[in-house]
Amino acid sequence: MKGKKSNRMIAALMSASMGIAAIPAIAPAAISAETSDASSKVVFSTDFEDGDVSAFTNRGENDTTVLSASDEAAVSGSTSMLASGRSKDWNGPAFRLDDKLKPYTEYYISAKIKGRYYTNATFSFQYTNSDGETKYSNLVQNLSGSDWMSVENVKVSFTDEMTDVFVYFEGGQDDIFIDDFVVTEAAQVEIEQDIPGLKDVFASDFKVGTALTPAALSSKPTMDIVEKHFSGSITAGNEMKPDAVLNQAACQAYFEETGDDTVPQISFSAAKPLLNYCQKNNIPVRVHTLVWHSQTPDWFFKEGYAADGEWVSKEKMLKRMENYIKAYFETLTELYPDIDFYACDVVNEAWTDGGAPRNPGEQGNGGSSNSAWVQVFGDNSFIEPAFTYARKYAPEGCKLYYNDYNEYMDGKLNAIVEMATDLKEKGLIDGIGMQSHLDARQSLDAAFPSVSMYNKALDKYCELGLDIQVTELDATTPENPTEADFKVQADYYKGIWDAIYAHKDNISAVVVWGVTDDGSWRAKQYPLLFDADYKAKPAFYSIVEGREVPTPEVKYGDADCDGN
Ligand code: 9MR
Repeated sequence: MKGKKSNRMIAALMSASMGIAAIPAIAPAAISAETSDASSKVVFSTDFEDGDVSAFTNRGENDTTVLSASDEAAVSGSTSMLASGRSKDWNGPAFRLDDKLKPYTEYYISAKIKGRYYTNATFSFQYTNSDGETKYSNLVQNLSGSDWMSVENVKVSFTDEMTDVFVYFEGGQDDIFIDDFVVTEAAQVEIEQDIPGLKDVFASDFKVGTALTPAALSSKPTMDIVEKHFSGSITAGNEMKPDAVLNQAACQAYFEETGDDTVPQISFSAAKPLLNYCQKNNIPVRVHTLVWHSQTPDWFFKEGYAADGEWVSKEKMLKRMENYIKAYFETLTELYPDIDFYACDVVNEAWTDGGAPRNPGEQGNGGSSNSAWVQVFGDNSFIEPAFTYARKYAPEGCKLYYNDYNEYMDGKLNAIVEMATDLKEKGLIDGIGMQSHLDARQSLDAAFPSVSMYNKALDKYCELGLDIQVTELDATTPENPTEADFKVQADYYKGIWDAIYAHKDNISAVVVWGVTDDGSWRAKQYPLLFDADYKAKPAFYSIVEGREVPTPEVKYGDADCDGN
């Protein structure tokens, strides 16, 4: 028994407050919550009938777009805004948000757009971060057709760290017409406070956390859920991966200046908003990830840091790897001395499901299963030096993990166990990260992996005598799920969570890969514990139902493999 439990039973707590037997039916919600309800209010609206286009600008000094009211085309009335004289794809009308709207507030934007001859537009978002860098993202792509196209209730929000926040229309170089531009402020959503916080329910067992991207920071209800349920641990969804951290121009500049092409230059600017949040709120961070085949640019492995360069030698890559890992940890701890970087995925996804190294090769535009690490090293012999360097440079208290998906498949499981046994003997590894991207499917019989298969994998990793962290948990429903599918998902989550709980003495963290379904990388299959309306799903209740809320005092006993 790790902690003292109080007698407050969660079932009682919940049935008193919301009625367990009557969990509300969860209708499949719009993927990006693209609805505005009756309580939302219009905060800006124009159909350009008064000829006023002054709320819009072009995109700065190199944008040749001229904006005017025009009666050449219109949806409502007889006037629209014409953006003419565009000479680049990215030229176009922009609408500034941060001088008119409030940070940490959700807005929906709707508009109509038409090209002069054919419509082929994109609706995008841009802001400047606290380092003065401008960031861009596409909100709606492929607004393509021969007539007016609609942008409908697209959700936007921003934080108070962002400046010069704009939405804008771009694409092609023809004239663009815009009409019926409306900004609606969404009703403030209060999250459910009468349910237990996940992190509190398991406080004496393991940390409960989630993955976040910076976009989530500007959504108040999302962050309220994070605070209540997941503030035991944060993983950056993408922003601490090699492609986000490595800076090609700076690498090349350093090489040119010094003649040394083994000291990669890095920046944590993409992760900065997330890390600031963790620092401010005292939330421990999982570092994800140092050495991975994916989301790692090919140029990192090439002469001159050039995508079309020759592959570097293994010796040179070892130096790059060491200096990268050194700079990574040194920069992190210098910038964020108060954050507890308590865990790090040193190597990610190095084994195939069959238990072999990946095929050698480039990533190209991403998405390839090939590995440039294998290309340069010839096999998986890059794993040990990665752990050696991580051990050397990681801050005190930062535990080192090997992390993988399909970690319950025999071939991969055996390869991981063999690798980890060797690394453990050398004192280089602390734990296994079980990503746990699971599929509940339409019945418990069809679910993959089965609960017993997952449980066996837990047993095997547990026998290693290393720590285990569940690092990216999600469990999909079929697409267009019914209420019955959400019930299966709940039963499956319960089975998986019970298996985890039975091994709790060897598990130090359980991280769910995202907060609400609409923000998941598998949004179409609703794999998370909260829906797009920020409501706890049956899967949430299945996990907490019947459990006790422990008192804050935590005492750790000896690790034990059979979960007792
Ligand atoms: O959640 C991440 C998603 O936003 C990215 O598009 C994707 C690209 O590879 O990576 C996702 O995170 C992955 C994680 O880093 C490693 N395990 C698999 C996760 C889901 O693809």
